[in-house]
Amino acid sequence: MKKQNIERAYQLAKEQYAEIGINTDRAMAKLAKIPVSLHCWQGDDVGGYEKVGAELSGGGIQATGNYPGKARTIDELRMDVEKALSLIPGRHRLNLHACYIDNGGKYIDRNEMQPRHFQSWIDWAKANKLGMDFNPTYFSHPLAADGFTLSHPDKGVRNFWIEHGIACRKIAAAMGKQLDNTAVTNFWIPDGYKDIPADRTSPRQRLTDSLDKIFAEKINPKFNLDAVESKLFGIGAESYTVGSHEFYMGYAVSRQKLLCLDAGHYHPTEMISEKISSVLMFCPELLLHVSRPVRWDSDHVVILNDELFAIAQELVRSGKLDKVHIGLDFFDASINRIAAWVIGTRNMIKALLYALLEPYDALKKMEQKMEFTGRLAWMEELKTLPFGAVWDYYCMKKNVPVGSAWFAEVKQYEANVLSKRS
Ligand code: RNT
Ligand code: ZN
Repeated sequence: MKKQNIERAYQLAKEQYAEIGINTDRAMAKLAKIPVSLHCWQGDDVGGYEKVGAELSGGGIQATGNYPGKARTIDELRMDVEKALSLIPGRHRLNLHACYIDNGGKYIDRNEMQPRHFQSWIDWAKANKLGMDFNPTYFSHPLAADGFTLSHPDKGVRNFWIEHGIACRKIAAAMGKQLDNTAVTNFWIPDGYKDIPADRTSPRQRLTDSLDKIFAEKINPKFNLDAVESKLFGIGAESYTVGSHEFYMGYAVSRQKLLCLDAGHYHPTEMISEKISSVLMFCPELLLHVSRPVRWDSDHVVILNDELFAIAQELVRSGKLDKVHIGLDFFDASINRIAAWVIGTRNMIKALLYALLEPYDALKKMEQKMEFTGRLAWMEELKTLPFGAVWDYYCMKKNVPVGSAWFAEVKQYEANVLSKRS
């Protein structure tokens, strides 16, 4: 697209939005301040670089596909993330899982991980001006092989995983402190039964106790915040999930932790966009795992669909963007992995821009006056305003490719770099 045309289209769009009381420049300035946390695990299909035990997955986490070029080493992963970030407007974050440890070739077990094993990641993040978030890894390990971790009936197994949780909070705090940028540590465990349980209570009592032990130490919230993520089911754990929505909603509210809402972790007709306002009433802050479930928790690449618009609208309308941490959680191994990051992240940002261009106060006023016809009429008309022209201009101003131009860069990178990986 010609620069001149992007500018002309933007000027017209700006006037059109001004007619309904929206300042597009102000919307773009707000947008630039919203970070999205890019999940490292899209780059290598949730493998990690521990080497030992890395082949065990478990917990219903499953990347499918065998598109060539996945990152085989930490250096390759960093290179790929840098490439993706160069095609995404704005400043963002990296969300790292503990199994992406830089152990220098010597296996370090999960309960023995220390901040120094993540120093190279922190240095890299600093050099790239990225914030970081963190996740203990409660899967792909012999002690998670029977499907139970923090709620395991065996005290020794539980203790091992409690130690991992404690270690991870310290690592995240080091990230937050060194980067001068709060890290969010998200706890997700796969624990659950394949078939109908007799005792639904004991595993939940054990999980509560384990979490309380992990969170016993106070950590400066400037450095680290803790989040807990619920789930409905996993492969091999279809009948009962210890950390269900009710469990973690109750846990997060009673302990004043962040709740993590993953878009794929509910019944197919339940939408997380509908849950955000309730959670924000009772939890201090919120973490999102923006994902796209197709028939199940399939973690497809996020597209610009109704639910993504709805999620972004809820965040913007709530007026609590500073209390919401936006993370992505998808992994598709059947397409170019860098394109997957770029498509999903650009879509998240586009949806936020759309929400920032909405005359929310006017809609709210109509609603308060019970003018539902007007509300519907307006919501529909807003959909065809020239939001794409603002998005293109935003990309240009942020020095990233406009429109589909990013794709040519990904193809070039594929030819030059990815295709050489075996
Ligand atoms: C699994 C959860 C969890 C993971 C990541 C890798 O169902 O969504 O968030 O996807 O921790
Ligand atoms: Zn998730």
